[in-house]
Amino acid sequence: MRILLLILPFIIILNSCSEIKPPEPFGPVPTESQLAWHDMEYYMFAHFTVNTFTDKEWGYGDEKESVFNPSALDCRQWARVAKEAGMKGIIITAKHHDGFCLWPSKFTEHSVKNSPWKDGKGDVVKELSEACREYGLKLGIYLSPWDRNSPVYGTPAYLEYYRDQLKELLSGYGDIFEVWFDGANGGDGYYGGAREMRRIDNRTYYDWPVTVGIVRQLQPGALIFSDAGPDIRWVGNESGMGSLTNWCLLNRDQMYPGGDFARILGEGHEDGKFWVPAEVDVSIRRGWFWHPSEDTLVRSPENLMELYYSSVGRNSNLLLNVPPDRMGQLNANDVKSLIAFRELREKDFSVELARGKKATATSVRGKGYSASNVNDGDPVTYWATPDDVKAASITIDLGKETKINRLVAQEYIRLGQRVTGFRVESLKGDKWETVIEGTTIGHKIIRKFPEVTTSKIRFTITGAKACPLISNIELYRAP
Ligand code: FUL
Repeated sequence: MRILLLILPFIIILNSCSEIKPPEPFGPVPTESQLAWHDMEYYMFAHFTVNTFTDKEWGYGDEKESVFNPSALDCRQWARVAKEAGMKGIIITAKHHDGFCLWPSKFTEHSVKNSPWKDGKGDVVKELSEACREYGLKLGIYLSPWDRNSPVYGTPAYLEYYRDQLKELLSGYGDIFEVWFDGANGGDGYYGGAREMRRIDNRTYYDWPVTVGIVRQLQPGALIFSDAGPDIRWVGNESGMGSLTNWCLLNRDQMYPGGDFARILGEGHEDGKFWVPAEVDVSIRRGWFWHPSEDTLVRSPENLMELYYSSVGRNSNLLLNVPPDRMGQLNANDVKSLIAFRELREKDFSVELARGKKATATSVRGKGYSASNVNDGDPVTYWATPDDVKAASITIDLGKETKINRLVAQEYIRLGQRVTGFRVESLKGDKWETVIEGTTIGHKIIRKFPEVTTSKIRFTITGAKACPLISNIELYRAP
């Protein structure tokens, strides 16, 4: 007993020495809301307004309210399809550039309340919010800053109007996960009958910080999208292409919505001061709104699959537009493609080949950070190296010759995005052969490569800004 008492302090000291210090966060890190958003990965955009009935993409703002008259609006159908397609939410164009409001705003006559639909008693945003709740989907809103109907557009009075509308949307429809601020502005419009060109200065006119403050106050959990964030950034194109090098970081203070920043928006800033990940917005058809002539021009499931690889597979979220038609429903061709696209994803990722296989690393931080954390199926555990080790390899022993052609990798982004380069090799005989090389990882990358048959895969971090933290590696053989 006396001996034990004597050595106890040493045991305690020894123990505390062997306690492994967790890695510190490096650079900007995502908020809890951003982390939840990263996990959503794929959700629906629904472009719907007077344009649906006038066959236009950009309404001029002089459309009569009477043109808006869906014959069988069914937001539950949108939600059911979104759910079956594997989407996690729906963002609706509550007001597009034409200024027509899908909800009965108190602040304008240019809305559903003066349309024949439901005798002016309808509210599309309300119906959609209820449908989303029923199907366990999140709701987002698009409120176009450019308003070609408003007589006061271009003056300070418009900002008050815009913010009043935003307040209605943020307080009347439950939780909103994303607020979408579009940077487009073509200048001319109806503007209450003036029918003229109105130029505004994108950098100053909208006075964004005040509007952002309103969102923060009314919906603290909502994320704000625009070309410049603050929370989510546009990817810089509308063709569905995420950038292979894709930092979730952005010096958003140097940018503004509607500016000319396409390349920067794709790649982000490697040394960016803020966490502003990219969202890929793209339409399942040529246009954003429903046009009868495009019913036969819906993207094929295979094409949607390509979009998936170039968006979710490149550390971006996929916001896929599926425009409701004049009935107020998603067209059967779009639905068919969406469901077949889900089936293709299920096929490509049906059997995971790395899970639980023996994983060893050239460097491990210590207990709790072992290589096997990358293929334990647990997103909370991760492989980490000591602070000063910024390049290291993991080898996954598949146990037998295995055919593979897909790789999924994820960083533990809660502590920042770190990896600047990686390489994947397969063992052929006694030689390692490079399968793919890449730059950034972030929340997730999914890479295709020509099928290899191998018993071992080596995943090397060739560079990182701080010790790499890898939470997940998956291997597949897509048919
Ligand atoms: C653009 C708009 O001009 C299009 O009409 C569409 O809403 C797209 C998502 O954003 O800037």
